[in-house]
Amino acid sequence: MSYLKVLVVGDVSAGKTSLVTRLVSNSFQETYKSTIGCEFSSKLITLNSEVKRVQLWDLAGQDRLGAVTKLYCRDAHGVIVVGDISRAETVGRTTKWKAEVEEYSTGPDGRSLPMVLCLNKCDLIVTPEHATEQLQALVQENGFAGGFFTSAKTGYNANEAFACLITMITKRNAENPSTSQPSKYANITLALQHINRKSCC
Ligand code: G3D
Ligand code: MG
Repeated sequence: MSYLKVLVVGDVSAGKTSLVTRLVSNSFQETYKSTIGCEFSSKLITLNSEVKRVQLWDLAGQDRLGAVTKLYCRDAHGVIVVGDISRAETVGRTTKWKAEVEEYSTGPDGRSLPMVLCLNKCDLIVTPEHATEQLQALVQENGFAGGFFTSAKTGYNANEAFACLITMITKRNAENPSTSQPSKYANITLALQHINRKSCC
């Protein structure tokens, strides 16, 4: 079975671990211990009748990636960049996280990895119109594959953001014949399974 490796980056407390938990087990826990180093979880997806394992690497970082966590970027296929919409500074820093991952990773075709932007905790505020414009501007000006207001708490848009990323990864792989990825992405089944949760240094 082939697998895809997806990194999850963003400021501390933006909701990275919560989003991963939402994606792999469709649940939300009010109290999380902080992530040390990195953790990864797996979920299975069915893509054009082929089962793939997606590893979600939840990279902890205060201001930037640690020396060891940088190594995890190398063979990644895509990235979820998370900001906390209720804390503007974390939204601003999403571009810094994108740039930092780009420094340590490139796709198999030498291009930068597909990344989606999640402005998380949208359950906490009524999304003002200017926030939508800001999201669109961030996406367009920084070359994100897509941008979403998400809530790990309610589940809002979590699967949509994930499907957007997987779609983009698959499309990219189809453009690059050296990979063995399937060329169509229509049937992403998000019926997924929490396989494991492991901690790394
Ligand atoms: P991190 O992994 O990016 O550091 P966590 O962030 O997933 O640990 O989440 C940090 C805090 O934000 C947690 O609260 C968590 O419950 C909360 N949180 C995460 N996602 C959401 C969301 O979508 N909506 C709301 N309202 N809260 C969210 P605590 O209180 O444990 O610090
Ligand atoms: Mg965490």
